[in-house]
Amino acid sequence: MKTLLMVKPDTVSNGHYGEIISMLLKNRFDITKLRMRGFTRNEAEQFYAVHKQREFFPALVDYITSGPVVALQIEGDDIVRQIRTFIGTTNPADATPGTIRYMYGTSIQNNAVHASDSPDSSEKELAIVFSGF
Ligand code: 3AN
Repeated sequence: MKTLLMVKPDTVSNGHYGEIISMLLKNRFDITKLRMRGFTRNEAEQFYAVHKQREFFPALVDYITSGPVVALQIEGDDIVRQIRTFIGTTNPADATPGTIRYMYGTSIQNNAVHASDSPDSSEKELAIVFSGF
């Protein structure tokens, strides 16, 4: 099974993506693809299509297109759930100490990383992020 973990633009520009990749390696996660790239608005709208009707959608698209992201494909048994546990809750204020969002997230929007929430969304998201790679 595969999943996408993606470091968001502000956490790429402040350099914390290196520590996040180190944490993944120390925890023996199997990284099988790695790419730094920007999103076009069209790609961002596709990527976050499930949130299209939410009031925060335009801000979310602005945010995710504000600079390059670092995308990692990670493989393993039950990997979607394992990575979701590893990153912590959507709102960093509620995240368990030691999780990525607890350490590097600063708000519910600027929560350091994205991770796919199901095998279906991981397939769709990996196809968008690694297209042409
Ligand atoms: P997760 O990233 O934990 O799967 P989702 O899918 O509910 O959470 O949200 C996707 C992204 O939308 C979040 N990572 C965050 O950046 C943004 N977001 C979610 N809820 C809010 C909110 N209430 N206000 C602003 N941004 C939000």
